[in-house]
Amino acid sequence: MASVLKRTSLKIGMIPADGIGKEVLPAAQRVLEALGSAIPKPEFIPLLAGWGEFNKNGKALPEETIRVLKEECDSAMFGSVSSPSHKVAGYSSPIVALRKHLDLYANVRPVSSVPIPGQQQSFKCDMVIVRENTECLYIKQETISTNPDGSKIALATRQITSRASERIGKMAFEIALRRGQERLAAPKGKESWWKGEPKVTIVHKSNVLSVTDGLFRESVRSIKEGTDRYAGIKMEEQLVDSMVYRMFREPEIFDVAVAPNLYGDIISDGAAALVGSLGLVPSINAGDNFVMGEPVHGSAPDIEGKNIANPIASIRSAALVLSSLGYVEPAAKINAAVDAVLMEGTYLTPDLGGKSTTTEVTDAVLKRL
Ligand code: GGG
Repeated sequence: MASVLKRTSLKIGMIPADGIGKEVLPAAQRVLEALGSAIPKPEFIPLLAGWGEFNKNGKALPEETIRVLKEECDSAMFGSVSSPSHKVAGYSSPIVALRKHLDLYANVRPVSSVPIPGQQQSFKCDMVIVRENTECLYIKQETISTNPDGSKIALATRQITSRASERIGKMAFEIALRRGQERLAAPKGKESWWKGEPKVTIVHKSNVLSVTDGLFRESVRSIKEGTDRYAGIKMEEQLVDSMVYRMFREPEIFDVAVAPNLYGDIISDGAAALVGSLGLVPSINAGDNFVMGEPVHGSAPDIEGKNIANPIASIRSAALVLSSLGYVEPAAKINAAVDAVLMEGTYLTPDLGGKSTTTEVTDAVLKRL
């Protein structure tokens, strides 16, 4: 978010939506509640959305949910959604719609490796993927028609605008600037292994999509070129395919990566594989006036209701919300407790090779807060 002025109240809209969202959001709530006087007493407002809600009441995103978020909440947490893979009349993804309604134009996804006993990690990864959140193919303008020979043709419009690309570029450079300052200010013993200058990598495919990705690339570049503010930040580019390859070969070379919506979605799931599990990767959907935390993972129907979903992505997403609202120290406290649990390796959910439940991992984090 643009402003990091501390809010004096914390009214958090809680939208678990579908599947394991209903299990991991309560875990994040327990952690926020345990912070005590470090933050204003949070008020949690339960809100409806999702595929389940659509099947029950015919609306994936009820107007009341949008109203309460806009009029009563300072921030929100979203769990996960089980959108079907085929077209369903009247259904539209509630998370995509929420990002639009609240103008949450950036999806910020930090991906960092923590040494976990029993996990093979021969590299270091500490990067932030900044995904444009409002356009690209996600404007969902699709048509299908039939050719004279009876075969079908489906078309999708991909929208890239200079406005959306510039503001996501600005967000990426601001994040790189802040990360650089935080690294310089890190106390002795807690120094980052990243020794270079802050860096923003622009991810695109403008050698093929020279008009749309070309505009994205030019617009992000113009942000650095238009001011001295980012003079200390290196800017480089990667074609999206090469980005995937290099991320898997040498993830330690990336600091902040900025990408159009679809590439950003794909590379962040790939990056999650590097750090052990999608269940570890948090995100925030951020606009200039509102922030919504959201674990990067989906609704995982195969493990729904078993109390074995990894709550860490959700807990770290709550920490990201707090630090966006100006509560940087309580957020750091949450992340330190999570790191301690992971490094100890006693309480791990099955996605990390452990046998612990969602509740046990949450309890372990609470103990170390
Ligand atoms: N928390 C991320 C999540 O729920 N992912 C699933 C997802 O986004 N599905 C597609 C959609 O409904 O938009």
